[in-house]
Amino acid sequence: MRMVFRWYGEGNDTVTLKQIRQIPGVEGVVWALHDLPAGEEWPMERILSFKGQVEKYGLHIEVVESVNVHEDIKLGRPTRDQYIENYKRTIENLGKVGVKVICYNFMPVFDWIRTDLHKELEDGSTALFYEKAKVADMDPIELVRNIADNPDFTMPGWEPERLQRLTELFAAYEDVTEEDLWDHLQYFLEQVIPIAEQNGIQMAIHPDDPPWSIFGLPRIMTNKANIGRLLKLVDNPYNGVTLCSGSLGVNPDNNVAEMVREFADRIPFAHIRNVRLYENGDFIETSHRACDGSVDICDMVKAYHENGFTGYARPDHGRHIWDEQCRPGYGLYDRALGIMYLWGIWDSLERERRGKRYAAHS
Ligand code: CS2
Ligand code: MN
Repeated sequence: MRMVFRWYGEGNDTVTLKQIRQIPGVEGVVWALHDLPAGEEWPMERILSFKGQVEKYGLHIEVVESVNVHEDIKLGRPTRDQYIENYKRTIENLGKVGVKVICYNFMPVFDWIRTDLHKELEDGSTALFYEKAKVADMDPIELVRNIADNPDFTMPGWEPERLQRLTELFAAYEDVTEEDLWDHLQYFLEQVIPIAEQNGIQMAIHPDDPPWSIFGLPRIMTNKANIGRLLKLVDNPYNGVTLCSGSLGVNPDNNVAEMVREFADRIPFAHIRNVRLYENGDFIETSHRACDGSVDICDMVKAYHENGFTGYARPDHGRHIWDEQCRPGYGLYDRALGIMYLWGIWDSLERERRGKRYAAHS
């Protein structure tokens, strides 16, 4: 398991590279050029300048999250070809600087959705919360307006410049079924995976968060069967998954440890976090500790360990603790605690494995 930490870049993150390098076992940052709109080629000079900045701290840039997929590709519009070409050029540029994994998602319009970014937990910390009924009842345009009025409440995919296009986007998706979305994903992967392979980069799709349809939009990266289908769309080791336990884990039918056991050789990147589910379908993000939430983090890490996992892992979101002012879900403290919990499990499993091996030799 190679531990990495998401970093949004200088001036765009409250966490510093100096802090990141002091978290035990963290070897690299998970990054992106966040100011570039989806669909543009990432310029080489920007990539090189980011690399130089990070490497000064002894960290690497082998994992990118995300190279976002232009909406025209997801919609299957004729204009998609030019955006796919740009995507391929970006892969080549990233290959040149030693990037090994590109995480991306294929969610129409929005990335992750929550209804409250600062919901208080029993201990006074706050975390990202999803109220099912609120999303079900709400007109997305209305929800987005509320969010746009609140500068603290910007979710990925909800940035002001995109909001203006929202009505138009919803109309465009009206006739797009899940099967259409599968076709569009296949079209994209058939072109992109060979380029990724040539450049030694594994593409790793992120599951939908939450893993069900919202606001009537199709969502397909939702469960084990669909991940299996994705892997077969282009059956190549460079077509992989970012297995996100927090995204998949909010559906009680999803057993993430089981998915690790099934798809281990196609998971170049693990997102690890816990969530607590309520009977009414609401959920809140919690500490990584297994007993604090509904996902069996211990069993899941065991599943990675059993399979000799050598891919990258990062703590996904964390709570906001100790009065930290940070990007929702992306503070330093709780994610660092999460890492230490993961290492605790991992190191004891390693010791047990080695101990057994030594015993066998004696
Ligand atoms: C991430 C996702 O912040 C997060 O929750 O896990 O937003 C993720 O970065 C994207 O979906 C990947 O494309
Ligand atoms: Mn994730």
